[in-house]
Amino acid sequence: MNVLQPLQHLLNNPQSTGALASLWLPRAASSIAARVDWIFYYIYWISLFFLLLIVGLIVFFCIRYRQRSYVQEVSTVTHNTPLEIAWTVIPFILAMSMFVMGFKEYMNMDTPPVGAYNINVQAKQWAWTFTYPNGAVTGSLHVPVGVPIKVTMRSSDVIHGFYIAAFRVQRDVVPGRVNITWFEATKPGHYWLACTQYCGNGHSSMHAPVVVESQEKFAKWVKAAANIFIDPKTKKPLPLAVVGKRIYQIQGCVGCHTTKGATGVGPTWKNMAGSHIALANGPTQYANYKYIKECIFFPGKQDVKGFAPDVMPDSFYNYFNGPHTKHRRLHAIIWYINMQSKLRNKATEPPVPNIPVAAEKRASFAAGAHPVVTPKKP
Ligand code: HEC
Ligand SMILES: [Cu+2]
Repeated sequence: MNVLQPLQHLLNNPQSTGALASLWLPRAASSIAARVDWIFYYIYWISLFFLLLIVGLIVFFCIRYRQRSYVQEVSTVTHNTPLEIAWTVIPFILAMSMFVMGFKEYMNMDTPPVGAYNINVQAKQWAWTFTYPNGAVTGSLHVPVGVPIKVTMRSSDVIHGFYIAAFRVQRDVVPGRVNITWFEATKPGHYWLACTQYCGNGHSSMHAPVVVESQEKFAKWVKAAANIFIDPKTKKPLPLAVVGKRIYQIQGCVGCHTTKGATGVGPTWKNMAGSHIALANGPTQYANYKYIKECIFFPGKQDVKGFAPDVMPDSFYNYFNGPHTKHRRLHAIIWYINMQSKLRNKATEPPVPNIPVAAEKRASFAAGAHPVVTPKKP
């Protein structure tokens, strides 16, 4: 195998267009790339100039002033004011010019234009998840060409780095913080997003495809991606339990609940439905449909023995109970929970059969309107 293949691929990605890449930078495909490249090469050529000048002088002086004999006349020059001023002031001006240009561009990258299209980015060992304003959740980043995109980034575990070389955009994703950056893609094509902070074993596989497409194509794509009830490949409705598994992953239940029996941050879902749950306070609860539903809607109400209270987020109410969902998401996740349990029965199953459901047809939902519901405490 050609060891340089990944490098060649990065430089000459056949699917991207634009000016030929240089040795240092892949083809540029965003609105800021030209300015970033300019600053990069400004610093690069100045550094190269001084490297050659200094190394050249070192070599020259070594030869010119080498020790010729053991007895030598030595000049008594101690300093040279014009020379010292020159080598202080010129580098100072050059360094400040780098700082000013770099800082200006840094501030520009830090300030998304008003009305930019927001995409939420979740980084996790070792995958990227992208959430669009209409609720679509995907593992590849799609963006429309010519539209400023604001990325709002969060990490579930350690520091990751959000880096799209072709767009010249890089920002760390830090746990406990919300970091933002923005870019505007200028050329349709396929690019790569890579993690640029060493984040553990799977770091080298933590990359995601970036697809830049026309605004019409993107609008179609994001509408289809928001519909978790439809198989994106065959366009056919999926069985509810399969939809439930997608919800389990994209809503992050997977981060705290295992399905294999191991205890995580929360109780495992293996044989949970239909079992008797010991609560920290109060009588044992039978895990039927109603109990599971209550646990999802109002996680603060039950405190399962052995688990910290108030850990499970109470933000799922709106996702599962909004009027736009008609409880289909709730039915899907509870079907999925049922599928993990040998104890499941009529009392634990949702009141709808586990068969494919028709697409979510609500135009309001597809268009991105996501009505907010205030939870009613029972
Ligand atoms: C940040 C961690 C976390 C996430 C994310 C999370 N849960 Fe939980 N969950 C918990 C904890 C902790 C408990 C135990 C509740 C308690 O003691 O208050 C729990 C309890 C439950 C229970 C009751 C289980 C039992 O054995 O009694 C259900 C059902 C449940 N969660 C469903 C979900 C669903 C559905 C999602 C995703 C949409 C989810 N959880 C996401 C932490 C989490
Ligand atoms: Cu990473």
